[in-house]
Amino acid sequence: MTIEKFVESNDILTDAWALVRRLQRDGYLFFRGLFPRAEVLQLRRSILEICHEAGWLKKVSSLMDGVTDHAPVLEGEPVWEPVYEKVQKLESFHRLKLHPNVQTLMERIFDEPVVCLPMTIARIAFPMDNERATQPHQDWLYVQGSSETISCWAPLGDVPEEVGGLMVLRGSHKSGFLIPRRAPGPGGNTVAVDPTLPWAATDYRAGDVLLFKSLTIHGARPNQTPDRLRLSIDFRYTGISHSISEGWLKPHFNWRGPQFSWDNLDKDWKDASLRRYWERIPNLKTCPHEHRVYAKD
Ligand SMILES: O=C(O)CCC(=O)C(=O)O
Repeated sequence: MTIEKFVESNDILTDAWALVRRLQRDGYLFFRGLFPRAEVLQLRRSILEICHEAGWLKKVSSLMDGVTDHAPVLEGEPVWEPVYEKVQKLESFHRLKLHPNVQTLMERIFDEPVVCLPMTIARIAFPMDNERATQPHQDWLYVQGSSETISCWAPLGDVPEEVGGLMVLRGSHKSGFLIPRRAPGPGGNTVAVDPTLPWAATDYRAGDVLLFKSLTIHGARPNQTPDRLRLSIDFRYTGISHSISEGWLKPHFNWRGPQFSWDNLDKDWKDASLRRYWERIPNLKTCPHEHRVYAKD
């Protein structure tokens, strides 16, 4: 499979019309260094400290390298759950997605105030076979609400090709919503990929941000290293005039129990403005979350 390099959009960062046109043309926008690198690396450090406590890191290695000699742990497995609870409790994890650099960019694209969906996801991808990496899918199946919602993916650290960052199928959003089928890997669904469309990706650096439409097909490249963890964060934005699914007002994995409730996760946060910020947004539009959009999802 050939993968083209992302078009970088830093040169049009302040040009709303160019941003919207390119997003509509390609289904994605990619920016180098949109987040301050030091802030991203600090969050990486915090998550790796949690991985270290869990015994997932190799003992004689430098923490920030994220070297593992542990058997792959998959999202949702019992041993993953207490680690993920600690990650979800990190105030810095929930702060990053609200950074003014991304917030301003989103307001420019939507041409109105925006809401960052409260549910925020961290990925800790172990080296493993292609089958268990995130398979090609469209986010709308999970995110629902407005189909104009924009997903963002940011590496927490440098993620060269072999560590397995996200790739997008350029132009795939124009096909509309595709019926999913069950698949292994995070999310558990995939869609048929149009072989005439090109995949695009890059060697990511800490601070980079990838944005894509809710209908853009994307998936993860496999982590082909012998021993490196791939850390990343994914989060979503929509314009204030658009609807958000009620399900996305809750924390990720809330369906597992009260350990993944805001009452448990945000109780020690120092910055009160981060806590339940969406409850203070006047006229927030929400819609019910359909738990089974398709029979097989
Ligand atoms: O990082 C990953 O492996 C999956 C992320 C993803 O698919 C998403 O952001 O929707």
